[in-house]
Amino acid sequence: MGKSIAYKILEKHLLHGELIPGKEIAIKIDQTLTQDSTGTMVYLQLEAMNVDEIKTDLSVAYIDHNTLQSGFENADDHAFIQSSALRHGVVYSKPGGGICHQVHLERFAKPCTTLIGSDSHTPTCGGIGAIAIGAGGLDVAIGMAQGIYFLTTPKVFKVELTGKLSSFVNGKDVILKVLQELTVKGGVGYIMEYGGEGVKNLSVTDRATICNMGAELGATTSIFPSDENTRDYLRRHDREDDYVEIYADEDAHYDEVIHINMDTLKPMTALPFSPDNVVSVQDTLKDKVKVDQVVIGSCTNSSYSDMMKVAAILKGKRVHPDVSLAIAPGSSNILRLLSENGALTTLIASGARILESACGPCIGMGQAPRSGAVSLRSFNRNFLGRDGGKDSKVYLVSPETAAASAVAGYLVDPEDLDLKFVFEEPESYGKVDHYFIFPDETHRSQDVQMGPNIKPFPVGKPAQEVVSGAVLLKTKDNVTTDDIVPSNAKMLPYRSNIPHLANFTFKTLVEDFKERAEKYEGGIIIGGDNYGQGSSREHAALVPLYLGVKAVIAKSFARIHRSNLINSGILPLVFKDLSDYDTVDEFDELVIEGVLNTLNEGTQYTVYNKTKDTSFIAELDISSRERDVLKLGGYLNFASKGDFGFERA
Ligand code: MIC
Ligand code: SF4
Repeated sequence: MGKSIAYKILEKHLLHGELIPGKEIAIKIDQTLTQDSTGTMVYLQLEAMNVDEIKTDLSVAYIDHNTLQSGFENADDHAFIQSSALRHGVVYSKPGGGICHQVHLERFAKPCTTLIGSDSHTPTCGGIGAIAIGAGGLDVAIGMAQGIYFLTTPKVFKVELTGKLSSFVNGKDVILKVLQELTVKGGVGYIMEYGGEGVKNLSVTDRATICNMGAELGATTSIFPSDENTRDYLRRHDREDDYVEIYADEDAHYDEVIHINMDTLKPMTALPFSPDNVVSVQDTLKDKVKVDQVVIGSCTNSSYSDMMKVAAILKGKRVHPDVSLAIAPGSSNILRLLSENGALTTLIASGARILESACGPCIGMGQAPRSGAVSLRSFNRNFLGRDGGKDSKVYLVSPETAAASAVAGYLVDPEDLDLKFVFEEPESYGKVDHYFIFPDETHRSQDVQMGPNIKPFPVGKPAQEVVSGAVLLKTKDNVTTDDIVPSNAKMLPYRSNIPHLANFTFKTLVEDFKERAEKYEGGIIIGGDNYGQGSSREHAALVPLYLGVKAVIAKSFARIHRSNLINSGILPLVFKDLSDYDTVDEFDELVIEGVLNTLNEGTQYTVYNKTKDTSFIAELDISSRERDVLKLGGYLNFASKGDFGFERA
């Protein structure tokens, strides 16, 4: 049986274990990336590990999330990251340089390599044929320090593409279609691998858009072949030497397959408040959805070709008087190109608001819509409250749909416009280097700059024989890390201040989680399916740790959050019988005995509900490394011992 692209690359990087789905492996990490909202924690952890020099081929620290400097906090965090990153030999990308995933794709990502990033959309670089995985900050810190990453071997889900997109249909519509079919849980445990004769009709940027939103499927990552289109992309970015071809074998094994015919694909939209709540734009036309705000950008859809399509739609037109249109090109280089070729003039002349190249509104850093507004966004997440607005509703769409709707004033199908557009790709994209600081010897001895807002982070305690406590919260399915630790312009400046962030824990669900945790001196959380989906922020584990949460018992967990809980020393238990979820209520007293024993050699924990005098079984099926991590109270304690349990070549 032949091999998939994913398994070929994993095999080439395998340091430990066997490629058997469900089993833990360790792989060699070639590159890492961090961004600032998770990055402060990463560099604090790197400092705590006393690492002298990083072990990757390349690591980059991007500043793209917390760029609104309404107080000193964000700028202090940037200064801390800059000083720590450069000292360790990490390239620093200044604010304004662009969104980490877009810039990494343009400048550094290479086919057939491995990349981990402290951001859930790191899989974007799967568009160039890399195994690019989003991970918790501590995993990335250890990736830098040791060049190693542990993951559960995923299965491989093939998405067979046929046909060709018509000119106003975007890679975004492909992935929205996949989300419609598979839902936000459909990719859990899989690498999504794209193949079929339609692949050759997709540019690397469309591929990157598709891989980007594989994160919304819950997938470990997504990947495309590296082919002539990849070579062409690299050549135009003056990096043809980085080209390596990789295809799946003809008879490659796949665990699941779906087909998408791009010939018949129409513009799609994800309705509020979930990326899998997808319908075709045509289906919304009868309702004439009036639009108040349109925002184009984010790591999903801010490429040069996206921007040029938007400019073509806006050329000679006026943004509807009732609409605020904001546009954030993905990188400083794209912004430069748009300025040089006049497209920026077109955007400005239409009445658009031009934002700096950063995440911005995608993470609620500005442009919060007015109360009750409808906001169309070319982004990847539309969870309630993420935009910073009150009762506002975000629809996810392609840049083409967004631009056409900004002119019309309501959600329209760009294919209905009488417009011809041919994208002319520049022979050379050129580059902007001056937002980067490349580390050199002079940085090695520089002091680390720590602003007053940067506080020590909590570290777990070694596991105890008995874990007990009150149920502080019982959630429904698909709770996001945005629910656990909300993110917006007011909250993000405190990503390096866990005590302050703790005040906002679970605010989208209950007002008083912190008070509950204080009253009961910590406790246990009960979750539904896919608990902790969304962002990679390990704050969603560190803040509960700080508040004394010892275990989360859920129907199932999202991949990165589960690792973050283990890394923090919190037990992520799963109901053996899902109906037991119904037997537990908030504030019930739960007692789990024999924890250390079971961590040593079992998978089943008996949870006694003291309040109801009932018991149920919760499971934790983990690798021997993860058992040790939990026994020691977290990955930092484990990794400081420097022993991963196997000899490295
Ligand atoms: C997001 O899109 O939710 C973020 C903000 O980029 C997060 C990282 C974070 O919470 O800082 C992510 O996707 O991992
Ligand atoms: Fe930034 Fe949004 Fe992408 Fe997250 S999803 S990395 S906030 S642009």
